[in-house]
Amino acid sequence: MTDTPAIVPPESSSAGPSDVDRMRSVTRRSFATGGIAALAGVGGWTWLQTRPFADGIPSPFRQMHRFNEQVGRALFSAEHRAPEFPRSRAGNPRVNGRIGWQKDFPDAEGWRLSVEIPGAPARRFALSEMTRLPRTELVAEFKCVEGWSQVVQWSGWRFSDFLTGFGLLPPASAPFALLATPGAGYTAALDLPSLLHPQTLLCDTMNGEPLTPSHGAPLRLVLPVKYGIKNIKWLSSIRFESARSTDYWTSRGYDWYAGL
Ligand SMILES: Nc1nc2c(c(=O)[nH]1)N[C@H]1C(S)=C(S)[C@@H](COP(=O)(O)O)O[C@H]1N2
Ligand SMILES: [Mo]
Repeated sequence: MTDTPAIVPPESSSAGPSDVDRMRSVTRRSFATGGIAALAGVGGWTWLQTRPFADGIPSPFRQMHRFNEQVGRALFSAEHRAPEFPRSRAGNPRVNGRIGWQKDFPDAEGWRLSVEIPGAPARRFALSEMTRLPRTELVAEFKCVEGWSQVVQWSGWRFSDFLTGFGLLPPASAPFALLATPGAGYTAALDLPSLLHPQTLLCDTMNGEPLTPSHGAPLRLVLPVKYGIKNIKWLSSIRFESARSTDYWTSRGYDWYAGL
């Protein structure tokens, strides 16, 4: 993705597929550049697209700024769902990538997921605390940049439920996150709309069985709107930040967005 600034006129209210596509590219570009303001109706929602890094928020929307930025973007990206499949189509993906794995990993009981938000004390969650969130499952195609894919059934918790359920929505000034294994041997950088996407899950099972260590136990990220490289195994920390970080694969020349 190139980081050229975009100048796009405000859209009127009707949102056909082309408007949706256009807004999607505006969303991507404005995340990359600091962007522009546009007003759009998407699927009946009137949503103010403000500049993520600007202070000058129109006053009627000031109160709703977080809501519009985060929930609005998530609802918007929800229109771009990855296809889902019947459970019968699911099979086992190959084990692909052990980067960041360490033989002295804590067990599931000792595992902690830490969350850092600028300006707030870091928080740590035990996996047992996740059971307070509603479980959900997903059968979707898992795609590796190497060219193979596999339909897999995953279950766990929606990432958006994790953030909202534990009061972890970052401020609008921190719309990116860097996710890491213990010791950060492997990292995946993501934008907040992708994390809030309804098909983005924190998973502890695969095809109805507890996740195995080689597939990322005790906890991995699954997001079928991105290639496998962003589906980080052995997830132990999430750090929200104001600008996008490089991650394991982008520092080796892969596309930051890695979207499907
Ligand atoms: N920690 C970690 N996560 C990772 C990787 C890795 O090497 N280390 N490889 C990625 C890649 S390239 C793919 S395709 C998938 C593979 O997941 P699987 O082994 O469960 O099939 O994990 C992703 N997540
Ligand atoms: Mo991959």
